[in-house]
Amino acid sequence: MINVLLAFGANLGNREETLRSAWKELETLPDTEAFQISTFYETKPVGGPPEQPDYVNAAGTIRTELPPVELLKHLQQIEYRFGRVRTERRGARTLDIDILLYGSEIINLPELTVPHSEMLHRNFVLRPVQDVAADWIHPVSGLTLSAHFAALFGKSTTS
Ligand code: A4P
Ligand code: MG
Repeated sequence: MINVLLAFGANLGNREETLRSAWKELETLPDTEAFQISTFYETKPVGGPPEQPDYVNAAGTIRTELPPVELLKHLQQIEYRFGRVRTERRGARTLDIDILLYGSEIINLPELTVPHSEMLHRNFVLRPVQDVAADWIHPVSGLTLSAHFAALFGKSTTS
């Protein structure tokens, strides 16, 4: 089994309910265990039009035997099952699931970049990650995700 770190975001519809249901769906994937989900965080949209609704963001750890691209396909099916809609306002979505880390693998495929390229720069990603994977090592930097969170905010996560 590979330990995988996922990021969840929603800013349309019943955001918390969507994230809770998506998490339950993960438990039904083949050869996959949904392990731990973070607290849900309400966050201001970063990028995109300023008038788009606030997000709820979360992070979760799963264990899976699915290869990375197969896992991505399953995650995309879950996104679409929850009626992911793209409106004219770019960025708004009922559900977004990103693969942040897949074990310690580094993957550069047209459809999949792991570690996720933006994860270390985004508060709305790194904050929930602290709940479930603070001591995981980023395979490119060799640093823990709590060290990255501290570096992003210039403060200790223990204070
Ligand atoms: N893809 C490549 N690597 C990955 C990966 N590691 N995990 C490809 C998942 N997908 C990956 O994804 C577009 C393509 O990325 C997929 O087809 C997949 O093959 P998408 O889900 O359609 O769009 P996206 O990744 O969400 O990109 P988009 O729409 O450009 O948005 P961003 O830049 O990722 O950010 N503010 C707050 N507060 N909270 C948020 O969650 N999210 C965004 C979206 C903006 N602002 C936000 C939030
Ligand atoms: Mg995405």
